[in-house]
Amino acid sequence: MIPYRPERLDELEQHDRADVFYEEMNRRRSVRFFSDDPVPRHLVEQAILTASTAPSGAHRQPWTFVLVGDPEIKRRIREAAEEEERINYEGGRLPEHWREALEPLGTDWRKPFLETVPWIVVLFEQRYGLNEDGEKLHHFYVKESCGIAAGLFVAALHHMGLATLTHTPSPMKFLTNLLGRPENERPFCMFPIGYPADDCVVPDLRRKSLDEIMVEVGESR
Ligand code: IYR
Repeated sequence: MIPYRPERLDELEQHDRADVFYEEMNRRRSVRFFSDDPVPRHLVEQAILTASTAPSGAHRQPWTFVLVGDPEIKRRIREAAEEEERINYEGGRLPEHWREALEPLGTDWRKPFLETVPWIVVLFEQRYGLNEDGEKLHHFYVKESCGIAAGLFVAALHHMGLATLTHTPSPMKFLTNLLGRPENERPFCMFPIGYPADDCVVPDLRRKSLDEIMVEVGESR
């Protein structure tokens, strides 16, 4: 154990930071229309490092971030993703209640943004780890850990003025082969990264109010 003594902020400063951070995060939107403007690799690397500060089960850090900037690989990802999504949307694999839920988002099988963006990051969850002797190492709360890392990744990108989409072309298994990942890894989420297109539009969504998402139980002091 080592000492941990983070600075204690005064309360005014805390309120200010709470408001400023919420307002910044509340401006984030998932983007499906990207420009092809280049994004420095270092920015994406810093976002990956930020994501990796996530807490994880027994600190096993059960994640691999696969970075793709190669146009040919992006093309293959798009092709494979569209093949799956075409079955979803046009081959009747999407159940009716999904179709209805997606209607307001205006999504379809076409995923051109997978080729437009300068970078794609695919987050793989590690079902188990491997020690130096190649023996299996148990990983704990893998989904929870990767979910938190994904959240921090999205926040980091937004904070540096970049846009992304938490994209899960379904099923995502094709990414394992296409990206040459080992048997202990499964695709968790894919993040096309770039700047919104000049004519980018997003659905006119409302976020739930605090009343709708929070309940207090018992009596607070
Ligand atoms: N994976 C499909 C469908 C899709 C599903 C949900 I849930 C979304 O929030 C958005 C899309 C696609 O990418 O189009």
